[in-house]
Amino acid sequence: QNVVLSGTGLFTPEHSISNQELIASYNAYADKFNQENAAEIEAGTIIAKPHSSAEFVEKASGIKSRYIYEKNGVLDINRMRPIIAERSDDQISNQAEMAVAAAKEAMLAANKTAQDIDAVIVSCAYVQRSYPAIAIEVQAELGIQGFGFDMLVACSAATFGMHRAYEMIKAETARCVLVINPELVSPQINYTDRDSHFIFGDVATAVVLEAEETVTSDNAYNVLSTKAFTQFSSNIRSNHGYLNYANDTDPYGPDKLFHQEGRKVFKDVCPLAAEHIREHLSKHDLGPDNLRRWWLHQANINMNTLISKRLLGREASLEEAPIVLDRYANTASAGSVIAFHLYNTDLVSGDFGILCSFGAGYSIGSLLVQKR
Ligand code: CO8
Repeated sequence: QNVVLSGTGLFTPEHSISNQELIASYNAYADKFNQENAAEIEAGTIIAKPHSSAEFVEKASGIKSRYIYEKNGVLDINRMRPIIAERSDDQISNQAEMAVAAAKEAMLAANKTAQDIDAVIVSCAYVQRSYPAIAIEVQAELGIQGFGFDMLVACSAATFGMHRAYEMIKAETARCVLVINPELVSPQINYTDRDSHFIFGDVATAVVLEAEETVTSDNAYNVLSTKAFTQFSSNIRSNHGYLNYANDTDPYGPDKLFHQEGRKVFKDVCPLAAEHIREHLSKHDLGPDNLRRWWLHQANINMNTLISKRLLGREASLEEAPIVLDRYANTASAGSVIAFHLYNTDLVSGDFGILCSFGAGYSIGSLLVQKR
């Protein structure tokens, strides 16, 4: 049973925050913090907060701006986190709402109605509640029969979700699967931390994968194979979780939010990702030069440059390895899917491309695809 990626969708929040806005707010926060803690800073018991800089952020990451689900509260130096009102049990959840918007676009692109879909996978870095699954809520909203479940694989949630869909179609447990990535990450960002306040943005992506014989979309890709790799590391970590209630620790402490050893991550993950891609291609007797496009994870522009350099012996052009993180920032697992969604229609029949995610876990996931 051949598996085909036949449609994608993207939900982009209406609000955005530029580096300039974000950094002005952080610097005002840092000044206030330093003023309020002047005596302790003087005594050496508290470390002063240094200023952030837009030049550093753009050079170190490639990020210029990010979309945000709810801007209200983020830039308020007395709050430093979004204000998102709690919804009642009979209202649609925030993540389901984002997911439905992206899913509708993907279904339209794949020429699918709710009746055609057998399963819904919601796969992302966080889910806003433990149960019932966001995927089952999405299923109900869209009127889809069959089954749905949630998956968490941090940065590789989207690719690993597509892997599960691929296997389900291969095993004929489903003929058509919707994989959705509602990455509502802004509530997990420590906007008071200079090293990470600029990294992330909110978005939702969706992909339709289906058995070859049902495909009607004229812009579709055969999925030739998938490859996954994980290796435990605490260099990117969030300790937020259901045990917080029983731990008697600060449930909002900085370790409960996203934190990382950025340099170590960079050094560990780039060679792992490059080797992963090389091995995946070699299974098909292909090399990096055979790829028309690389839809890479969007965490840091310098990581993508280094990975393509290791493989090609030169930097990939923006046409070969498109970058979306200048506008979208790091959107957890959705980055490579955004890149695919925005930059795939120009490929011609027979062209090869790779989707590849890499990050927290560590986790690396790839799909080798060929334009039909
Ligand atoms: N402004 C000015 N200066 C700064 C800033 C800032 N904002 N931040 C750091 N600096 C300074 C540092 O203090 C340091 O100064 P010194 O040399 O005097 O100590 C200097 O700049 C260099 O600092 P770093 O070593 O930290 O800077 P790098 O050049 O390594 O760049 C990066 C930092 C951009 C974070 C880089 O290390 C990086 O991107 N690494 C890879 C990170 C990565 O891929 N992370 C994966 C993220 S996880 C993921 O993708 C999904 C997780 C789940 C989602 C979570 C959502 C919330």
